[in-house]
Amino acid sequence: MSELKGALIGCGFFAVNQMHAWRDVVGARIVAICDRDPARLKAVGDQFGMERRYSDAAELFAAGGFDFVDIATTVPSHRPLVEMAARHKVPVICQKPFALSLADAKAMVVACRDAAIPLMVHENFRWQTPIQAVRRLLDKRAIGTPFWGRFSFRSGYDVFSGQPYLAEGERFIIEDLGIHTLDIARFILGDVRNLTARTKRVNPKIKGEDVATILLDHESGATSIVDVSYATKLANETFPETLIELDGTDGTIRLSAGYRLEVTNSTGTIVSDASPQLLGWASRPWHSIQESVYAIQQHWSDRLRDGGEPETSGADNLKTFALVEAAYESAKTGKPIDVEAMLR
Ligand code: NAD
Ligand code: 89V
Repeated sequence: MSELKGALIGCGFFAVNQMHAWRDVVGARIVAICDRDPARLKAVGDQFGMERRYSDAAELFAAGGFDFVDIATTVPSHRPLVEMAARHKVPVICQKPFALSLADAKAMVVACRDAAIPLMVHENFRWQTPIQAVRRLLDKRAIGTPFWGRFSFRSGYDVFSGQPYLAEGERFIIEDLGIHTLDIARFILGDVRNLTARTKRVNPKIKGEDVATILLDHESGATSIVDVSYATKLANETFPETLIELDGTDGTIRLSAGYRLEVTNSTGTIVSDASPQLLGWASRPWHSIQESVYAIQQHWSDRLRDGGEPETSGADNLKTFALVEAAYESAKTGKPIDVEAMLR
């Protein structure tokens, strides 16, 4: 099969990482870009030498000449753009958060299923090197059956300078960052039956919550805690690391600051370095995220070529998105939420 051609919509802050990563992906490349902001269209078009530039997604689709579309816009445009891709029968990658609501996300999955096109959510955190290393240890049964976990992201990093819109929404940390942490919890301990959440806003300059603590009951019987904060001022800032603690029937795993991975079982304790690579175009501390962008895009190229289902397909991501909705509902009502019922 010849190289797949892609079009990217949304040339903002994060799309620059996606454009760099597409250059490294084997089997696919970007041939056209689109942004309604002329300054962003020019900046990214010039940086990556793109000739085909569009200010309107409808014009991009009408012109055609590509095998898939990568939607890198912010959430309000996700549903209309995914449905546009479905109408043109163009396979589609959509950035997280998938949608504004679970109802929208379900409708987007149905639109792509009815059009018989693949749909993947760009849920990249599970593709990070340290997270994959933890998954491999569990697959090797290094700690037996895990019965407890903690997935923790606590930081004082200023995300608002790069992404000012994050300060403006009624929802912040669960929708933007916790969504990744909840997806990691599912990736490591499996799907979730029910959940209880508490949230806080500590930073008075933003609208949404910047602290959340979520208790998850997994279908496997394991219990976990997802705790996320952008109001945590540490001596050693760990942005954007997700720290993991897992207790199993035969041992424990600890992924701690600096990508230190420790496994303890009956054979003793092994400590290894699970650091991500610093790709040529990447920069610290974002390199872990940047490497995972390359990994998920390579996965998409491979699945599109072999016809397999992408791991973070739209259908799969409904189960992560439901956790986000359930967490907000639980924080509002103070009650536990039946996640399985939301997905029926
Ligand atoms: P941004 O505002 O910097 O960029 C979005 C761009 O999309 C803007 O240039 C805007 O003009 C353009 N756009 C919006 N609607 C459009 C439309 N209908 N047609 C054409 N162009 C349109 O936002 P960002 O920070 O780059 O975030 C984009 C997405 O990436 C968000 O959903 C965000 O959550 C996600 N993100 C993911 C990660 C990650 O690690 N997975 C990190 C940062 C951001
Ligand atoms: O992944 C994200 O969506 C980013 C960040 C890691 C900064 O929260 O917004």
